[in-house]
Amino acid sequence: MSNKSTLAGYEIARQQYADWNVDTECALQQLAELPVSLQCWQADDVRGFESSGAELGGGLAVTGAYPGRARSATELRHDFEFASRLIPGQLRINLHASYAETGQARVNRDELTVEHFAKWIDWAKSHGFGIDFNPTYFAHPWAESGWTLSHADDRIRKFWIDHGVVCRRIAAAMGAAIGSRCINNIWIPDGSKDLPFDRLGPRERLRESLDVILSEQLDEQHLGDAVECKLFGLGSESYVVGSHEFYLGYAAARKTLLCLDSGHFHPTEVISDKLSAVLLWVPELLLHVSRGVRWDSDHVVILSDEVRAIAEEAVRGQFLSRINFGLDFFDASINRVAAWVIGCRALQRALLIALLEPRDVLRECELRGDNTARLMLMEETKMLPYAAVWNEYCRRLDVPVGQAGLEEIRRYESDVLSNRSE
Ligand code: RNT
Ligand code: ZN
Repeated sequence: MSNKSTLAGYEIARQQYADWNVDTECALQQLAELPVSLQCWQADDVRGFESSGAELGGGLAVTGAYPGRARSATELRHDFEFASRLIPGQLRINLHASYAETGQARVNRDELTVEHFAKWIDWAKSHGFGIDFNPTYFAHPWAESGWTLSHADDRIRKFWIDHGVVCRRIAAAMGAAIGSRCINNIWIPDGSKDLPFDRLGPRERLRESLDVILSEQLDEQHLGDAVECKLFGLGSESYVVGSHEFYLGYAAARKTLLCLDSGHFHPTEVISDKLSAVLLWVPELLLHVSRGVRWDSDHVVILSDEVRAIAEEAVRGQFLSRINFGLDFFDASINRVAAWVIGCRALQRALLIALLEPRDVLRECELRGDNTARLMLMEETKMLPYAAVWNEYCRRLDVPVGQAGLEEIRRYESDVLSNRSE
């Protein structure tokens, strides 16, 4: 698309929105201030760079064998930089502890320090990326049983508690080094394939483990603590220790962030409806925007009704300063870098559409009890020319507009990705 037609399209769109009392410039400014945290694990199928030889496990499964997986941190960083040139706006990289760079040394997970992330920090700083973090409670010999922080064995539980402790320190140090708060998100796979006898014991142990991990006072300016719930996983179909009720209670009581992953609920249950409910009780949310297809399949995010609804709820509730947007999917069946770009741009588009919504008009109809007008105008607003505003946003931020991105991805694939053999 030429600059000229992008600009001409935007000019018309700007006027049409003005007729609805919507200021497109204001929406674009707000969108530019919303960072998205991209999951590092999309580029390498959640393998990380340890060499423990352990299976991924934890109910996580990556499907597909598209060539070009990042085999080292250097390659992953290169892929991320490329993706960032196709995505408008601010980016953060969401790292897992298993992406530590320990050189030749074998460093176990309870011994990790911020030094092992020095390269990530320098790189993020030089590119203006924020960093978020996650302790890794899977892909490790001691996680093979599927139990970690709620393990009945004191020694194993202690090991995973220590991992949680060092990860919080690393996250706080990364946040301080970058000058942007790092969110450390705890997700554990603990649960049981078949009916457990005791549902309470593991939850008591998890509560205690989390309390120990979170007991160290670290600077809130540099570190945010989040806990992520899940309904079920592969191998934990009958019972998940860290369920939604468990973590909602925990986050409300302990004032941590709650992480809602859109793939972690019953397929007919949506997280968009939860935002306004849980934000009355917890200070902040972390979102893992994902796309479950029939189950927590971690498909690439698209501009679906639910992603749009999540963005609408965030904007309508004036929650943008209390919601941290991140993506969580892993698809190895298509170009992995394209997956990042497609997913991130989809979320950003949903946010833009929500920011462009004629809120005042719709709210007034509802307050007047005029449900006819509400429905009719909601339908009319679905046809507003947001695509032209998006294109202009991309043009201004110097990233490809429309199909142009695909050409760049193809070039990167032939120049870089296709040279990577397993
Ligand atoms: C797993 C959780 C978790 C992971 C990442 C790799 O079901 O969604 O967030 O996807 O930590
Ligand atoms: Zn998640």
